[in-house]
Amino acid sequence: MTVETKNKTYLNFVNGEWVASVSGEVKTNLNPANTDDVVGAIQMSTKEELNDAVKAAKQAQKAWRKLSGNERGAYLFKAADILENRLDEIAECMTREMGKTLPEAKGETARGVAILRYYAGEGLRSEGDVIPSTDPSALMFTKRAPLGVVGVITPWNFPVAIPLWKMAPALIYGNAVVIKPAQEAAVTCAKVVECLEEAGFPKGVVNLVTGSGSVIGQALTDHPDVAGITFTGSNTVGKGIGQGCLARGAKYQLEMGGKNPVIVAKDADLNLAVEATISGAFRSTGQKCTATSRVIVEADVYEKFKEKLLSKTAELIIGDGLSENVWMGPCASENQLKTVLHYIEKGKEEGAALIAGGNRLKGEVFDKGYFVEPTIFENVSPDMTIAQEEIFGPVIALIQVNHLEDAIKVANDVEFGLSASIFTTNIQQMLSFVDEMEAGLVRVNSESAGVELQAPFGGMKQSSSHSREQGQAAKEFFTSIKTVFVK
Ligand code: TAP
Repeated sequence: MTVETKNKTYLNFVNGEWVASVSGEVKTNLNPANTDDVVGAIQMSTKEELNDAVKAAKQAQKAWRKLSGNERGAYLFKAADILENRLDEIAECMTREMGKTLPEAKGETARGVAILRYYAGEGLRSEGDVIPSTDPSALMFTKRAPLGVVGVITPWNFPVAIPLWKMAPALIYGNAVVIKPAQEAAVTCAKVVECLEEAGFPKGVVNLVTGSGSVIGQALTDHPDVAGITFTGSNTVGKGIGQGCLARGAKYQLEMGGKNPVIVAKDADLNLAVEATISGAFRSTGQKCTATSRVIVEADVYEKFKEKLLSKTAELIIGDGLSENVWMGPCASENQLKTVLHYIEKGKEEGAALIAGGNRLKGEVFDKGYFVEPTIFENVSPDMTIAQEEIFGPVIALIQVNHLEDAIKVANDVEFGLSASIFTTNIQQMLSFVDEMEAGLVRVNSESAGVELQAPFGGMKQSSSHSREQGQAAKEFFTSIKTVFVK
């Protein structure tokens, strides 16, 4: 661990060393629940450090790929143990840096540990198939080759899980990585890299360069020695990365936004639907790509569902995520708060009816942070901005429909297709939903948010580059298939 850690200034990790940027510039990250609390500072790096990192990764990958999967897996198992030992500290840092509640941050860090162990085990699993050749005296089979250097560009909303669900598979399949985490949560990510350092990965196999997306993210995307970019973030940035990679023939994987619906059928268990809607929409202050943002309810149960939803929402305790009873923390940044308030205004202007929340929270503990009330609109028509665009905040658009067919039509009538859920007790309706819903993750009688690390994850339509992450699907991105013919 670095001395600078104690001084709350984090350095870049390049070729096995913690180094300051030549820019001499740092960015200070403040706690969004209390901006008097300084979480740490990160390097605002230049292309020079990024080039050094890619050079180190390129060199290191040559020997890394030669290790057996079992040998590479041992590093990941060790990193998992180290992260597990530091779980409380890293989770607390996450809560202070981006605001989610401590139990959520602990859950995410524990998931990081599980991701490392899952991919560590991958080192001993099959990497190809034997395929019968038409030539009876030949052996034909497939094997996997690593890409080389992989660039990892991540958002701030899951600063442990997303970097790990990208880096762990990249590493186990023999790639070296350069990660550029979102500035807003780069201190937490630097701590994850410290765990990898302590696990003893050979120098240059894992590199961290912090700084702005438009400088470091762009340079990583454009670097001729970076064979692939795995990105999670907004659609605008993702599409730019995709174009950059396409132009120079690099592989890319983009996981982007969502506008995730929950459908409540007239035969649903309404208590379950309300609990899951609240959890899906308001946990992490709505800042999950799979968060519920549209709730489409059959007319017969609309009023009853609405009353239950309002009454449960009124009970939510908002505040600093480190406090024990708090259920929902602040927005992750001032910018994020402004975006949410902008969409709330837009909803009002376009004629939706605000029936809960809608304001920045003020007074006492709230004045030093970026708190917004959990917000619910009704009389939302499917073409309104708040029913079409990703808000990434605790805002629900309630939409009433007459029949389930209308519900699915409305649910599909957006450009995104990440996750969707339905509440119903009718098996035929469940199956129609599963069949017709245009989303990469469809869930029945369960909230829209929720991802399991061993299953493929990704979106349809504008939510993704149509690739999948996690589980066995990760192998498709982080390796190339070689077909081998031996006679
Ligand atoms: P973005 O603003 O897109 O940022 C994501 C990352 O890209 C950050 O590290 C950012 O750097 C970097 N970046 C910015 N400009 C870049 C450029 N020109 N070239 C290369 N990299 C660049 O997203 P965000 O606000 O952090 O995250 C929220 C978004 O992520 C939402 O849309 C959400 O839906 C999406 N998200 C999707 C998923 C999945 S799995 N689909 C999961 C979580 C989040 P800096 O910010 O440091 O400048």
